[in-house]
Amino acid sequence: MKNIDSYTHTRGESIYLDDIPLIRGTLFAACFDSPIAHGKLLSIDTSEAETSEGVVKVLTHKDITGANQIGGIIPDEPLLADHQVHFCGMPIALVLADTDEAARKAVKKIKVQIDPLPVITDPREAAAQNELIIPPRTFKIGDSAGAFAKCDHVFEGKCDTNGQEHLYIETQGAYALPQENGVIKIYSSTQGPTAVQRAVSKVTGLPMHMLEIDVTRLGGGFGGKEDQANTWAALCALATHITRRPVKYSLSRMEDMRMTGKRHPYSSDFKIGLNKDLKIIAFETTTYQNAGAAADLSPAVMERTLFHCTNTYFIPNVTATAYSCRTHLPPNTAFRGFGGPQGMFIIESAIAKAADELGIDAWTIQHKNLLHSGDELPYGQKVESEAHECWNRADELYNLKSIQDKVQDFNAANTLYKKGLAIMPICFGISFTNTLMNQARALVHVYTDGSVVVSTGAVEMGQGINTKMLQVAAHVFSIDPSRVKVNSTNTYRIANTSPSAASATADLNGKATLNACAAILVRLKEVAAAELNVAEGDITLQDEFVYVNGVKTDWNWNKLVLTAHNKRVSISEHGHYATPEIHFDKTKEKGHPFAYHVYGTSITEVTVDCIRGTYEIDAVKLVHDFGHSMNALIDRGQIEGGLVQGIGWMTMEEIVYDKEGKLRSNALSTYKVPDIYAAPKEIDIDFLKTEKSSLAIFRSKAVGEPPLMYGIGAFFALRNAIKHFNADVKPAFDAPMTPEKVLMNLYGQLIKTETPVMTAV
Ligand code: LUZ
Ligand code: MOS
Repeated sequence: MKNIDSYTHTRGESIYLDDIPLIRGTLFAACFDSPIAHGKLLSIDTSEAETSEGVVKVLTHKDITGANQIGGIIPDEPLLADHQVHFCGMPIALVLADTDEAARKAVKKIKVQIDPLPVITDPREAAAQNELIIPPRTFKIGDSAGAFAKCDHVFEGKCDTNGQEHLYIETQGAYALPQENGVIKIYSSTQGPTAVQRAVSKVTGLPMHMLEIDVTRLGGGFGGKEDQANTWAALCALATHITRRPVKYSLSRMEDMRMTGKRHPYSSDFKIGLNKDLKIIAFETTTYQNAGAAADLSPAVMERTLFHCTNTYFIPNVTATAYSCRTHLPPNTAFRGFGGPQGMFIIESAIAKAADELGIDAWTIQHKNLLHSGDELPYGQKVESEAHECWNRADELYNLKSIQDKVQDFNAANTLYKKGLAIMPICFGISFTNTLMNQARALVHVYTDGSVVVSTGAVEMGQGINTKMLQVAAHVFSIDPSRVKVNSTNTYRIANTSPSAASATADLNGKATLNACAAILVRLKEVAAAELNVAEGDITLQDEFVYVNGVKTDWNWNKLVLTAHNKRVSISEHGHYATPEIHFDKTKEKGHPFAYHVYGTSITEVTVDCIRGTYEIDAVKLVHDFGHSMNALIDRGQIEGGLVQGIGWMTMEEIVYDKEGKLRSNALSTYKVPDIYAAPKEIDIDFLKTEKSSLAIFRSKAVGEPPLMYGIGAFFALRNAIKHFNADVKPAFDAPMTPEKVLMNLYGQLIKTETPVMTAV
């Protein structure tokens, strides 16, 4: 089945926030944000802005009617700066004007006095000064210190991953409309309508039932709108609450890049111990997360880093400690993978380091240590592994030896071009790590004409969730998909939603939809049984007809639902789903936090131009554990998109803050993202059908985040190509591997491994 949005997308008819027709009297908002990363805010002078043409009002923290607080996990983030600024781009004042242009023009007339304070941009420096968001956490299995003594080989090292700009095509924004009796309706480009509702409630002081949040679709989220859509919705709603006028704010690209947080950079130390058979016996890591100026989702992201720091390998002795470090950057936030990719980069770096030192290929070590079913991860969960199935299938299908030979032959025949190869096996845990968030609800109405409408807590952001929800309803009722419509996500229809995140949206909302449809189906069967004078157990619905013991009757779907209604039987249902079996005890750091894991193996081939340092990704061939894919087209799209986004993070996307905490890569002229030319020349995806996990919707495993981590293979493939050119060089584990870094590595000029910092000009 095609994505149900493809028709309106192709015709440019899909409605995004900025396409909503404006109501007369709409005010346009624009932020004045801090030009300084850290300092005492001594004064805000808005007088000139207030008299600027078209300006209706300028709001500061003094105008906030509720609490000046938008922190989700920890209340440490003011909406508008009051006595201090903590990062460049922190909102200080909000201009409301008759037009977008007037608002942005007036912003430039605001003046502030800020007494600068010392700026920290480096997480290790923050940790040294005890600037931590939460106390450090340690995951532990076995006795790593004791185990190292018994290892034949022990290696230590350091690795770094940089941040990543979400670069959703649709920037952040909100549109707030005053309704009767003080109610405010808010259109928001958010992954979390309930998160927006809570934040707006806190800031305005209005109870949640006075706030209706509605989301039709987003032009991309990638985690950037899990928590950070709240700011713009809260600002617009506050302005509507005060002025009783509609207020809209749709950020420009540069505003968005400057003011919002990104993927968390991490800097990590590692130590790995192997026995002579290349089994990894012990692993230790200490990792420093750059959280930025406020907690946002950083504690949860840090937790997922710990969950994934052994990737898909069984290691009996592990000690992993993580620090969430407060710096003066915009608060970093959720980004596809949610700290998992950063954790996986650490163990992959440790394995590559061991391979370097032992003079062998990393995949020899990788293969020997893949998880088996029943193996226990450092956090206590025993896995149902598909790691060997994926690896073996990849080898069988793509013939690893022949790819190795091809690379070797090419490298023997060429001096100025070198090829590199890497394998990236993945294992990603599915569920929100915060157990209570693993619940969802759906509202299903059948109308008397036989048409069906489904509302869930799921937000469509291009990932195809609405198509999957539609498929669930059509499947359970056994009706034509054209009979089902999926409604916008609205807090008056579905309450207390978890954000569309953690790859779990289709599972959670799909199962809630399934439960709602199944409950209606039971009642419809009761009606049919009574009408046909047979037992309920004899009734089935197939292709829009009632069957009795497998024999088709003349009762069709329309007749059945109309009869049910006429007999005063409800043909509506509100379904609830909560993931069974999951639990986690933070005091012990042990439990069973994930419904299941998703596995896969990718093979990445690259070619480096050894004069220029430029490179191409020749091919990524992968075997992915889909379970039973319920929509192969949509799932393929998720794999391709995730893969290329991961390659971007690992190779070309380079976020640069200067020492003063100012974003230097603040536009698409200075921040390079993959385009069609940067995409692999060949992407080969094998759909591995697996059976072990039954908690996925229709056994169709979560597919949103796992493929991003195949991109990590590009870093190690480039590193291997460099080593084929210059055997003396051991490139630092410092992602992204930009062409500049490739060039310097090729000629043995090792560059610093810290997050790149430029001096301000
Ligand atoms: N968001 C969240 C997530 O709040 N908790 C999670 O565990 C998570 N995982 C992945 C992506 N977003
Ligand atoms: Mo996400 S990182 O699943 O919002």
